[in-house]
Amino acid sequence: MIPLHAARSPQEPIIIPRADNLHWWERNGIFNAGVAEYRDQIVLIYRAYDDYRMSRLGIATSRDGVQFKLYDHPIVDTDPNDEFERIGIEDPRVTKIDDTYYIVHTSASYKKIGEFSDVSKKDFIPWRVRTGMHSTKDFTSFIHHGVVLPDIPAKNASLIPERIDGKFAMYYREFTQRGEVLKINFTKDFISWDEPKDISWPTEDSWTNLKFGLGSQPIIIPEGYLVVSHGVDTTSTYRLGLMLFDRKDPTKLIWHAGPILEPETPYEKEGVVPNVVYTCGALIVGEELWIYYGGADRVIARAILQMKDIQQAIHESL
Ligand code: BMA
Repeated sequence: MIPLHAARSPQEPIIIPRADNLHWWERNGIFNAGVAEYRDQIVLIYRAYDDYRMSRLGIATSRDGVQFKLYDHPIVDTDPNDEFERIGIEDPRVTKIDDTYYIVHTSASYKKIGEFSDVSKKDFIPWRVRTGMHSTKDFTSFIHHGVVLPDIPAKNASLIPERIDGKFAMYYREFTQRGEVLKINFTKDFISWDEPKDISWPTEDSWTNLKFGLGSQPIIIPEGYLVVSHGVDTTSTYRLGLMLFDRKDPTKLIWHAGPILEPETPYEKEGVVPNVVYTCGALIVGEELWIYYGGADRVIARAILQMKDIQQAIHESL
């Protein structure tokens, strides 16, 4: 099989945080962006970090996918009165279905006041994550849906870009007693859900031996749903890979590959969190897969794979 290695293009970040006071809300980091095409623009919805590591969502627009226009204010602020969003909104993944762009994200917060916390445990974590959502039709006004997977400690969530038997389908990774498990579930209205299905852990590769999950939003290609994945090893290095799900049965992971990109450049090795390349969005443009990714939780860069190489690798191994 030909090794798949994404090429950095250009060899530097395409968005870096602005240091002035007006942009206090994203001064510490602009990273992990979901991507969409809207009219003749490429739109990035990114995670912005302030000096206190509160996350908000910002927007950047571009005609060529490299030169981005940034705006002065976040599109989604964090609400300290929302018990699920006290630390903010993280890792937006954008999926277009019909005329609506669904932005599925992590809602990050502290535990409820009074909620039991076993501080004697070594792995005690005083915060919690949920999967939340915003939606928009025009990237100007946004509907806040709040937490859409109630009471499920889950992140890395994204929607499949079409309804399946009339239902929305969402991949996510849940913290369970068995560790973190990749799952899929289906809903008509984001209120009542079917029984979730586990997706079997695909690999014992060393680059994914701590964690493995999405990645980009799922993208329809003739072979199935293509996802740029991420993997974490025991040194906490984040790398990118690829996953392919069966379009007839999206609970089936039918192919995976990687790593396709790993931290090598200074902006991937040093930042807010070192040794991280992490993606929330990718786009097929012509013959190429453009992967927008965060470098060290501080900047946004782009890497490219040729679709023919991906498809050849899939056909060789299926
Ligand atoms: C993951 C997510 C990402 C982040 C990565 C590395 O758990 O929170 O937003 O980029 O960790 O810090």
